[in-house]
Amino acid sequence: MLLYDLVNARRAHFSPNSWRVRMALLHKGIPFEVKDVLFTDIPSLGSGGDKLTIPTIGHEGQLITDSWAIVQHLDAAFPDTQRLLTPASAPVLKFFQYWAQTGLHGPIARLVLKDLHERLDPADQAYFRASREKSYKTTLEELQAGREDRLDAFRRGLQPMRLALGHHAYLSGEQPGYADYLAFGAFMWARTSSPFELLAEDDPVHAWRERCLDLYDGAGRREPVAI
Ligand SMILES: N[C@@H](CCC(=O)N[C@@H](CS)C(=O)NCC(=O)O)C(=O)O
Repeated sequence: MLLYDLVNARRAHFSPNSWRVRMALLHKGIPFEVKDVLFTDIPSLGSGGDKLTIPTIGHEGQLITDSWAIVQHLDAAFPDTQRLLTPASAPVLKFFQYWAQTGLHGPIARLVLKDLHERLDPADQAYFRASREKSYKTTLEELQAGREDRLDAFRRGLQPMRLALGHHAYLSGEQPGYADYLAFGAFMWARTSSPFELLAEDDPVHAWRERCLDLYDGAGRREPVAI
């Protein structure tokens, strides 16, 4: 099992979508190796057929791309491990994945993307700036400017997580599950890319993030943080 994962200049794994899969592999106890890649390496991965994104896994001679497809594959290929998606939970988790994309990734990008760019391997910086400025239709500097004024709104947007965490230690209940990994990936993205603190220390979401950082021998906590 090989996980192709993005690294920055400090060799920190920062891809939010990869963190979902990394936590899924750890949750299932599936041994894996990591192949570090840069954005500019991605086009040369695979045989040039389907366009790959990160995360991609290599398993039994097959390359599988897209975090959702990878987790589906892991559940099917390792039936003796704890399932992450069941027929009953998958639609709700898919909804939560869309919420993580819009409610977490969207605002976090506007809080940390310029910092992320500064911490990339120099070989990736020009590509990253050009592609993100094209998609956001503004400069990275403009995108992140005034972030202090947007922090309260971001924190208010976490209220559904906060309320859910009032009932259980994790979003998935008393044990962590894929909902936690979907959200945790976004926080790992920020943590490895920017020193800007997203959460107040007395926020239950902060306590949840701390619990997630400690999972699986502190896999998240061991990753180099942005300085
Ligand atoms: N839906 C995909 C999204 C994957 C994705 O967009 N990955 C980013 C890195 S986090 C990527 O590979 N980007 C390539 C690029 O920007 O050139 C998933 O969840 O795996």
